[in-house]
Amino acid sequence: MDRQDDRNRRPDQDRPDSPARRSALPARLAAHPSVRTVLARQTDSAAPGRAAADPARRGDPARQGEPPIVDAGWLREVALRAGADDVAAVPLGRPELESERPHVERALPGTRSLVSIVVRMNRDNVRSPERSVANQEFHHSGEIVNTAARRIVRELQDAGYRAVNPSATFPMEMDRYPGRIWVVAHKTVAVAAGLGAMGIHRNVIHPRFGNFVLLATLLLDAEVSEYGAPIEYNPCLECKLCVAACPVGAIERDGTFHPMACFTHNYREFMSGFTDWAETVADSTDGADFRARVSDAENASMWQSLSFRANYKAAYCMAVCPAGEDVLEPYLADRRAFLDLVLRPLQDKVEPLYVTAGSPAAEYAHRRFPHKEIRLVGDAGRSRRRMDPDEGKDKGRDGPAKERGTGASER
Ligand code: B12
Ligand code: SF4
Repeated sequence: MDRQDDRNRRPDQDRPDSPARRSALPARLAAHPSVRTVLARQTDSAAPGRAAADPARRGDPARQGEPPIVDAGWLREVALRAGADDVAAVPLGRPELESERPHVERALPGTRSLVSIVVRMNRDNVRSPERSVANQEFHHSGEIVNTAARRIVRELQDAGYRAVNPSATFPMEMDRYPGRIWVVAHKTVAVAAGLGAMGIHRNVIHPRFGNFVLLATLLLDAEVSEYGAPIEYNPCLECKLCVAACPVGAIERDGTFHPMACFTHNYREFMSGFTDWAETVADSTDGADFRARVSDAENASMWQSLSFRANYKAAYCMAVCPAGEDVLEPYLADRRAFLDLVLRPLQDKVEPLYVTAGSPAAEYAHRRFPHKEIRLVGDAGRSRRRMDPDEGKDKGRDGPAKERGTGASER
């Protein structure tokens, strides 16, 4: 079959058992050139990526209209060629994916399998105390993982399957904010597929690549000939370097994670921090008042995030994590030297820390990082607060508006 024909083929029409072939077509439709071309095609049981038909399915007439099974070896080859560094599939029916099912079904009705892919990041970029270096690495790796996911979907489509690749990072479904804005939880799928386990910091640690990976998930309407299973150990060493690195105490030693502490600081220039910044503009009486609330550097940083891409303030938990076979050696060779090289520069960095007034994060940041500048800001759940009819415009959970302004520094 010609490659161009292959590219333009629609998934259901050319299957030997397709409804179009089974039922007689109205004469006018059957005479249409496109229809004739499609019907004249040979059966495609030898199409790339098709696994040998499952014998149970062959004997079950009710299952004969189902899409063919994707060959796991072919899928892996396609994924690696597309730019992924590892890949594994998992059936949507797995109990640990229950929370994902309704969301996935909405994005691709008829999904049967989820395919998790992993893309490595360059470690020392993520570790750099210079935020522009680390952010560039996140953005670039995000592009690579999204591109890889899209390329795999294209190959699946051309082989006759239905598949979609929800965004690995942003954009997300903002009309649902502050509810669940992500289509599929990539960490949950990666863990179920056996590509890693979540460490104390709740990032997925790949057994080889460590936590220096970004993830994506493909939704697929077919079964895959071989599925992954959760790995039997956790690559996390429980060294607690992530706990020591987080500037706002979002990670506790027992693995309790405080998402709002991370969200408020790390995502200062994302949806919630931006809203707070915009309200500060609205609340300011004049230019001088605004400048007293928000520094020139903060405004320039917001401009940079809006102009290029939203930049993270930290990701230090990920930066310091020594887990993973390809990552571990320097930590094992000299743990103190590793701390001096990787952890200490992030702890020593003089930078603003964004916390809500009176929060445990504010207390932690003040106590552990007195050399950093504590900035009291509106909480990351402010859209939720706005829904409360008892809350006045000027008075939120954190007290009077003045205290909430970005310029109200404790130092
Ligand atoms: C929401 C989200 C966040 C939230 C919540 C993080 C979290 N632990 O869930 C915030 C804003 C804090 C965040 C921060 C970061 N994230 Co993020 N994030 C996501 C997102 C969109 C969904 C995560 C998810 O599935 N959570 C649900 C379950 C699976 O997570 P969980 O840890 O088991 O459970 C926690 C949450 O439910 C949370 N929680 C509870 N209630 C609420 C309420 C709200 C509103 C929120 C947001 C969270 C929350 O607390 C639970 C217990 O810890 C994914 C992209 C995607 N579509 O999957 C990226 C993703 C998880 N993030 C990623 C990254 C890289 C980061 C950061 C390093 C960003 C950065 N560059 O600085 C930090 C790391 C923070 C950390 N230690 O977890 C990567 C992780 C890669 C990896 N190796 O695991 C992902 C997979 C994106 C990607 N494509 O690779 N993230
Ligand atoms: S830094 Fe240490 S404790 Fe934290 S996730 Fe990595 S290995 Fe586990």
